[in-house]
Amino acid sequence: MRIAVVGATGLVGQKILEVLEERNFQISELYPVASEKSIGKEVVFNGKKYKVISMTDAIELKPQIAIFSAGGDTSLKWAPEFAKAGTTVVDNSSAWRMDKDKKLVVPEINAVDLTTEDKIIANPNCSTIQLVVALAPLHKRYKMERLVISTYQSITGTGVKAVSQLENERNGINGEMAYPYEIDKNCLPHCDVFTENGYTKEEMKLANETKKILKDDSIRVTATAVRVPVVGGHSESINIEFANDFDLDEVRKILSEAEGVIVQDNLDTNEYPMPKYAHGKDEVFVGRIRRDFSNPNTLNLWIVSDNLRKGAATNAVQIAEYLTKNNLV
Ligand code: 11C
Repeated sequence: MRIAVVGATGLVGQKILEVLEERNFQISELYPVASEKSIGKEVVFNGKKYKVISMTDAIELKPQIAIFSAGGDTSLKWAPEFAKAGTTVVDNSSAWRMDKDKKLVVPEINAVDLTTEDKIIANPNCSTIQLVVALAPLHKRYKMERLVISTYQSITGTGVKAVSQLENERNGINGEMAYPYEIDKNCLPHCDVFTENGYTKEEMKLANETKKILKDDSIRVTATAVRVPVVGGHSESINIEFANDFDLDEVRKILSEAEGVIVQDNLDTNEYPMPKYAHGKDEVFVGRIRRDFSNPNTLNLWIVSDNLRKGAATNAVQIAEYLTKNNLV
């Protein structure tokens, strides 16, 4: 495969290269692409140095797949240009996710919907991916009616600038701020920008993307997304009201058999998922599985995953793997 990685010098772009290397993705040519200011810089892949090239040069090289992680505006402008040249784009930004003509893919759930016609494929938001990987099999069995979501999101979701802000604060250095407030020893109920309805974009992504991936607009979803001074992954507290009652042992069995899910739930040994231990892993970890006694047919879960891996790079690479294995590119 000839693969382009667009946004190759960013946090997620670097993670995409790492994941492609680890998973031994069969690459004949690699084209790292980035903005004008990074052209000529070098990235390392499989021990070899590659020079970053421009968008136009990459399009001319006609890669079969381009994995984009360069922000929504770049994607809106350039993904169609790659697609026109015959490249299949897997896009990590929010640009195409809610476009009714584009598929929003989490391979464990809906990669089977992909065809050769899909030239721009959207990778969901990190907090949505880990949520639906765990919830899809439960929805299938008991039918979810309402979700109340509270997230505790890693600063790596904001990018390099946020990582520097936290490091600077911890080292007593006055530097550039990614957030409107200090993040160390703090929590900001503010992920992405505020929208007119009083929710943040991140909160609306959780609601809208979940319904699209699960193909069920009837699920009622409300979310509060919070940024915490953590680097390993996003954590989510989820309250799920089902149409049908459930058996807790069966819930545990469904989750432990779900693809990509690891159950960590032993109160006797204080075993529950934590971002410190999800860091660097590809799975979605689920614990604190318990009935909500305040409401019928309602379950509480705690879900943790590395937002840069399954929440971004790994999911995108898994889509690329699916396309390759099924001769869709
Ligand atoms: C965060 N979820 O942690 C975001 C990062 O829509 O792809 C990714 C933003 C997006 O803030």
